[in-house]
Amino acid sequence: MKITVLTLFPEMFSALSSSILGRARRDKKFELEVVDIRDYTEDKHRKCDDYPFGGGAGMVMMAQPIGSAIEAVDPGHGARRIYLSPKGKTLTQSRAVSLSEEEHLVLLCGHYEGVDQRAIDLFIDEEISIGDYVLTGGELPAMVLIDCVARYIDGVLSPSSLVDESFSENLLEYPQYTRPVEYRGLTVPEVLRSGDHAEIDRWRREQARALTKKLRPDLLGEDV
Ligand code: 58G
Repeated sequence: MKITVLTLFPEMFSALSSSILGRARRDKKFELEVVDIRDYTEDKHRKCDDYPFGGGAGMVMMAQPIGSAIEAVDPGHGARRIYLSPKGKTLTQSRAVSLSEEEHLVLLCGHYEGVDQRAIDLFIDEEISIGDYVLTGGELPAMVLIDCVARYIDGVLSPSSLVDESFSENLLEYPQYTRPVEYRGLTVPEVLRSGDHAEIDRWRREQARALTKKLRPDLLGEDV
């Protein structure tokens, strides 16, 4: 899969060169292309934003640089083009899985007060939000989406990593422990050291169910 990000702040995406995603990129499990929208401006001062028609605070990103950038990176409109916005449908685990099956994603990051509506109407397939809050830019939401989607690309995680997760579908994760057996008076539950894998499975399922009921009853279809 290829992910193209369109942004006025390409340097922010250096975060995706570390850790698991950094390795996955080096291993060519997916390709991340970060494109500076400013490179596509036709303005002699490389301007990409302007005052809003109708007045109001702040600046609006101009349609022209966005349109030219999108047409340059996705000329035949083969890609799924996404604008990160608080107006979008909320990103969920199941939406991330379906996005991971795409060949090419183009992610548009807005800044300031947003982008000219015509850029959205002409060039964007869907708006996605990472949650009900407003941020100064779409860059962090784009990185959240990329991280979430990349986990489902073959070879990014070790083969077993997604197994437990899907098996505990719609439940919170059970508690995890590592060495030492005792830390500040708290010990690792006996069952996890028993070597009885059927018993461990049962314990983890029960922990996940009880934790979900206590912290996220909505996930079990119960009243909150
Ligand atoms: C209001 C304010 C509408 C995504 C700003 C649009 C993007 C939150 C999310 C904007 C974002 C999210 C400009 C800055 C979009 C534009 C961007 N904030 N919840 N801010 O996913």
